[in-house]
Amino acid sequence: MLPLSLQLPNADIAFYPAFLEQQECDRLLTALTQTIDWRQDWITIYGRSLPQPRLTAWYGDAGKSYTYSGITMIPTAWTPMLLELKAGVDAVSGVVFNSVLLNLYRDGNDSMGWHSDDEAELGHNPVIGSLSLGGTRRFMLRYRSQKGLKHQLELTSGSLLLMQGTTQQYWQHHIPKTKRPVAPRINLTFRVIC
Ligand SMILES: O=C(O)CCC(=O)C(=O)O
Ligand SMILES: [Mn+2]
Repeated sequence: MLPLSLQLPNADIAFYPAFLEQQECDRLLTALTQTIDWRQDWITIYGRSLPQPRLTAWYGDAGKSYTYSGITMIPTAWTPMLLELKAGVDAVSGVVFNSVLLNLYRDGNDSMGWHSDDEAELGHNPVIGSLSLGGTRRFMLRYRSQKGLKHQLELTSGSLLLMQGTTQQYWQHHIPKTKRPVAPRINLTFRVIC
């Protein structure tokens, strides 16, 4: 499977538009929506406590906890379905992932703010394998020290985005809200917690 390689400075990003077949995506979206232990976390912004604009879940090897935005997530044990997806993403990336953050964007009002996946427990130059299922959402990238330098791509159902090398050091990414009607979307970001 040959990826599209994004030509961006100080980044190593590969995009596989058709990593999974559509029929498989529909099956996975339904099953994951129903079986994943989705939670609503709260975040504090300017002293106000607000619900995170999406549902999340953290699965992985025992002991691989993850802390971001002041939230510590203790891993739920892998399910057969998540292990099957992990095997596919491991094979393409050449990485053995040990955890996955799942995000459920219920509609266009759900989103993720600008950030880099650069928490200490991800180690130096982390590899992130990001699989998308369901409604297409826009993925925006901007250069950290020159915010006018931007790139965007549409994360379609069944696509896999691999970010590695110095990508997280130099770039931020986000999923903006949209007023367009959009189907629910699940994103799985496979990670290695050191
Ligand atoms: O939903 C996406 O495609 C992005 C998710 C993401 O950036 C993250 O989980 O860190
Ligand atoms: Mn991220």
